[in-house]
Amino acid sequence: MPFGEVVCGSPGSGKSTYCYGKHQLLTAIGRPISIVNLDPANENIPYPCAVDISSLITLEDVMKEHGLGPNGGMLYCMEYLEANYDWLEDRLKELGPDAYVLFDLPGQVELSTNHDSVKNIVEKLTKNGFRLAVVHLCDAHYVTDASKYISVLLLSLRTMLHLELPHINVLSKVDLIAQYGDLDFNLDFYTEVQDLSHLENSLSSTTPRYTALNMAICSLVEDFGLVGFETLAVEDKSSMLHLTRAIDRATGYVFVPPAGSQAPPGTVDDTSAPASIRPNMFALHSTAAGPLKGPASDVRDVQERWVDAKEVWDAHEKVQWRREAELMREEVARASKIRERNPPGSMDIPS
Ligand SMILES: Nc1nc2c(ncn2[C@@H]2O[C@H](COP(=O)(O)OP(=O)(O)O)[C@@H](O)[C@H]2O)c(=O)[nH]1
Ligand SMILES: [Mg+2]
Repeated sequence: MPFGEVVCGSPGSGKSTYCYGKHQLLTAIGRPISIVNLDPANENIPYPCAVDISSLITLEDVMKEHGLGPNGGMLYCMEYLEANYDWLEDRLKELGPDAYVLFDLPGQVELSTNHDSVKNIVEKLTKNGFRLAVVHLCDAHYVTDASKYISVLLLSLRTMLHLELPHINVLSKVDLIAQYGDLDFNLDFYTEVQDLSHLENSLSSTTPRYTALNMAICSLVEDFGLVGFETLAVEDKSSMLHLTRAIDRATGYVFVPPAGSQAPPGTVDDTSAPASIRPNMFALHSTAAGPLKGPASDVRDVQERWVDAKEVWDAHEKVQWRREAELMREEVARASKIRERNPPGSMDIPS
């Protein structure tokens, strides 16, 4: 059964960068990944693209042919993709039954809040057996302003209600958050979305006329308890791994490690049967049922890394990288010395 992520969020929230980062991470740990670019305006695609909407339709052609602007053109492209769903289905079938697919969506917010095409495409994918989660990226700098934070809460809630899939909201680019000044509260206040009444003070100073309405919105969001956030700094391995665990848990994805890897004996079925019918009790219990453990899994660690002690951690990481580079250089020098001493052929046993 194919699994995947529908990656959405406003323009510039980091969708394509995230897809690229995830491609690098999963490839490094031997997990399958294919990326489908569904953004016809994506010009410089950083990642290797398994399927690209621009081989079906391009925004430029649509704008020229139908005299549309970029926004209207984008909606047309999505409606065209919906009408030609068979094209997408055929390309996805070529990726095989064990594919893990990232769908990189365009940034137009209405596509994931009130326009029907993406919703209908997602529904068809689900009917075809895809197990999907929405990964909704929101630029973390919005939490530095109370009223912008409320907009992000509403946008996230609206996207959850519209797309009706398991849903992970993410505060992206959290590594830049310290640049936007001091936060009124610790990061966990913004990620856990509890006790929003504390926003009243800052709301009454920035938008005094609408404080009561803003507070009513806050209590609505809080009462339903649907919205929460993970955090992401795409270049930080622990951050990416933590988000990956959270998404796996939402979709129910269980990574079956390749045969010979370090799992307790008898827990991995390494026959050649497809992964979807090979149970892997070790991975199932450690990922799906267990608590989310590991570096960056506690938002207080994220706060320390990127807000409270960013400079100290940056300096520490630099030292670590330098040390790793030195070790690598030493290893390369050692290997080349061994080769010099034993040139190819010198160790051959004469027949
Ligand atoms: N510092 C930092 N920059 C990021 C991160 N993610 C994305 N960016 C930058 O944000 C900009 C927009 O990213 P992009 O992936 O094109 O956004 P998209 O429009 O949502 O696809 C690019 O300049 C990225 O390099 C992150 O985690 N940290
Ligand atoms: Mg993009």
